This record gives sequence, structure tokens and C-alpha cells, in this order.
Amino acid sequence: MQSETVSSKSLIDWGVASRALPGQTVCGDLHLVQPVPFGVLLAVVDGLGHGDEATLAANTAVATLAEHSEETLDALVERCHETLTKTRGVVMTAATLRAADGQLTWLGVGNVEAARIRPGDETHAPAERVLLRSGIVGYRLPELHTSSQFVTPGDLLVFATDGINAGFTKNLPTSDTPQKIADTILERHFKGTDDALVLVVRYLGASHE
Ligand SMILES: [Mn+2]
Repeated sequence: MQSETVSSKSLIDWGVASRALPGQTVCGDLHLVQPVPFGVLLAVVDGLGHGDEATLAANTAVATLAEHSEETLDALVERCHETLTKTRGVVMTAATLRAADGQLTWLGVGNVEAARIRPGDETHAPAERVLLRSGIVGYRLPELHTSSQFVTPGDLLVFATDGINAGFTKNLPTSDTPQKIADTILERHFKGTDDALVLVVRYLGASHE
């Protein structure tokens, strides 16, 4: 018999791949994977435009999320909206994964795609996609409504900014590591006209060792 400590370390496995717009040295797309007492906070942020100003906006958003990571997603997005008013703003999708029962809650403002994929699903169609409401954090917020669902061990969450072509969930090598899956998506679907970032998270299950 052993006591089980739930930590975000055993909750997920993840990997990220990103690339700047050709000719730029910095990428304005950033991610956050932050352990919180109840599980983990995940976010992908796309600073508007590219270059230093986009990176500044994205950095500000990620720092705000990290600083207040225990708050609800709506509260976090509102905080980002306040801290980003003097920047170009960002689009973002943020999610929390609760260790106790695998509840996923997510929220998207603008066009950072997020999909839940069940490995072995031959249709390769995402089981769920985050509902994206148009808006810009720091400039114009839509009404914020989170949605929740329960994930199953082995499920993948894939976040992608708009520097990645639509259709990135097709034919994924789902048995690869999250890092390899992220690299594969970037390789196959990088548009080349914008910064791009892919975050891949595999839910391992609350009691995973
Ligand atoms: Mn973009």
C-alpha cells in the first residue's frame, strides 16, 4: 500500500514547439504550464503582430497568469486585460486541469485553437474543441464563458496559434511523446507567414505514478 500524492508532475506530460516568423529573431507566441494546488494551469498566448512589441504583450500576459495562477480562468483573463491595455494585446486560450478528477476547463479569446484528441480514434477528429470568442485581451474582451469536461487518461490536448495551418489534428502520431507530436505538427503545418507555437499535453491520470 502506498499513499498517493497528486502533483501536476505526474498529472501530465507535455512538450512545446515554436518558431518565429522568418526574418524575426523573437517569437511573440508563448506558453505557460504552471502547477497549481488543484492541478495545472495551461495557456498559449499570441501577441498581436510580431517582433518585440508582440513579445512584450505576450510576456506580460504570461507573467500575469503565472502571478495569479490560482484564480479562476475568467478572473485571469480579466487581469490580463487590465495589464495589457498599454500593449498591442494578445489572443489566448487558457485551461485548467484538475488533479482530483480530470476536469478540464478552458476559455479562448481570439484564435488560439485548442483541441482534445483521443488516441486511437480512427476518425482523427478532435473529441472537443475550445469555443473561441472573438476579441483581443487588452483591447476588447468578449463575454467570458468557460466550458468544462472530463478528460480520460491518455487524452491529448493540443493548443496551436494561427501561425499553424488548420487541420493540424489530422493523422497525429498519437503514440509519440508530446514533444515529438508538437515538433511534428510544427514541421507539417507551419504557415511561414506568422509566428507559430504548438503546445501538446498528455493527461496521464490523477493516480499515475
Ligand atoms: Mn499569430
